[in-house]
Amino acid sequence: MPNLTTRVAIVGAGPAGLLLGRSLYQAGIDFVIVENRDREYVLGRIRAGVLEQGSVETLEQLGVGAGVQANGMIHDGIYLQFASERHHVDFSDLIGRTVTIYGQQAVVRDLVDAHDAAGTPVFYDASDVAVHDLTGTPSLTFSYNGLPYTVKADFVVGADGFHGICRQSVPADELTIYQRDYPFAWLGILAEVAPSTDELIYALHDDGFAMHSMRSPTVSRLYLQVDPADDIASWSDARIWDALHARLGVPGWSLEEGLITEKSILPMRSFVVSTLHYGSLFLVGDAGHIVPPTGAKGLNSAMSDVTQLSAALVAHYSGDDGLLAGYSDVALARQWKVQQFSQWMTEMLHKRPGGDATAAFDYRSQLGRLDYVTHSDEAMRSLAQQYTGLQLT
Ligand code: RFL
Ligand code: PHB
Repeated sequence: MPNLTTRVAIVGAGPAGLLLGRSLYQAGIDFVIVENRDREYVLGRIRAGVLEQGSVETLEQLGVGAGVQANGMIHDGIYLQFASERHHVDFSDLIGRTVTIYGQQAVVRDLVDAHDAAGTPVFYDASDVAVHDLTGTPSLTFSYNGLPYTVKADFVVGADGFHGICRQSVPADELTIYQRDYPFAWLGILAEVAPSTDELIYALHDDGFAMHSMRSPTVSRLYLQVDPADDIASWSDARIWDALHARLGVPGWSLEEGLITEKSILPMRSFVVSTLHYGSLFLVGDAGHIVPPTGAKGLNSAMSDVTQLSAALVAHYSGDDGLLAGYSDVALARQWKVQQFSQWMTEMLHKRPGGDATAAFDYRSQLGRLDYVTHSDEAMRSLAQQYTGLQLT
């Protein structure tokens, strides 16, 4: 039975796990990454698209910034649309910061390539992954190519996403979960067509939310608010385009259609655990917190956690445990600010279902909020600061 010893055992090869591995590699700290999906699945997953300036800098500092430098699309702002009018929020003018459109899929590919080139140990397609003895001498066990493996480590990092096993290995009485669900979901498509807009459009319409994003000069990414109980089979391509035309349309502008190459319905949830640290276990990214995607924060939060945890591990191996002891508190303080922003954006831009008086009131109040935000420099500056990324602490 193969037995390995390392310093940091990372569970999950999503963006958080791969990035932490890259950062530890650069710092000369031994690690292994264990992932229960195969490599093609990891490379094929289509998710987030917006990188904060700090996230781009992180990729550059870790020597994996060439892709985002060559193909990332720098955006100066976003459009907020309501009452059939489109308003530009210019982050660059307001606060001198920007965001970069570069798909999570591309970030993951760049990181996988970097791990391949360095020959670092990433075990894809592992099964029966389990963590043990988190308050003693931690270890990780799994099967790989039919063989049982044991990895002994100083630390285990749970980078295994919302459905992973690491958070679930913490005793229930050591962890409080804070969460809220929303009465809507996003239907997302990828389409082979040049974006019909220069910057992202977030629209509130009588029929609900819609959004126009992009992945490249020839690929568009679009979203529609749908009922969480909807079946994707009931959304034909024609129905999707009709809804997008209706919700995104403004006079004098038209949406170009193209071949839909991917479509799926994503649930929306806000979720935070009370601690990201238990014994030798640290949680990063979606393993510890989830946001609804309206603020474009999921991937960026994962990257921020990793930056911080990596610095803390480096300090630990230089004899200073202060950062490691403070990791959970500092990361969660930032995360709660990100949570309130994501909730604020979500509640401002989605139409609550139901035709009752409360829903009708809320909708008009949301229109009032959008009118205020798009006509107040102070409000737009606040949005710009949060969208482009709060600085650490
Ligand atoms: P990930 O990306 O979920 O990666 C976790 C990895 O762990 C693996 N894993 C395990 N490995 C070993 N053993 C186990 N027992 C394991 N269990 C799980 C998984 O296979 C996976 O490879 O988490 P990470 O790295 O923390 O990254 C977080 C981001 O992926 C996430 O925040 C965002 O993508 C959220 N999100 C979106 N955010 C946006 O800002 N905009 C979006 O458009 C957007 N779309 C999405 C999303 C999240 C989605 N999920 C999770 C439902 C679309 C989807 C479908
Ligand atoms: C995306 O491009 O997938 C995207 C962009 C902005 C969001 C969410 C998703 O808020």
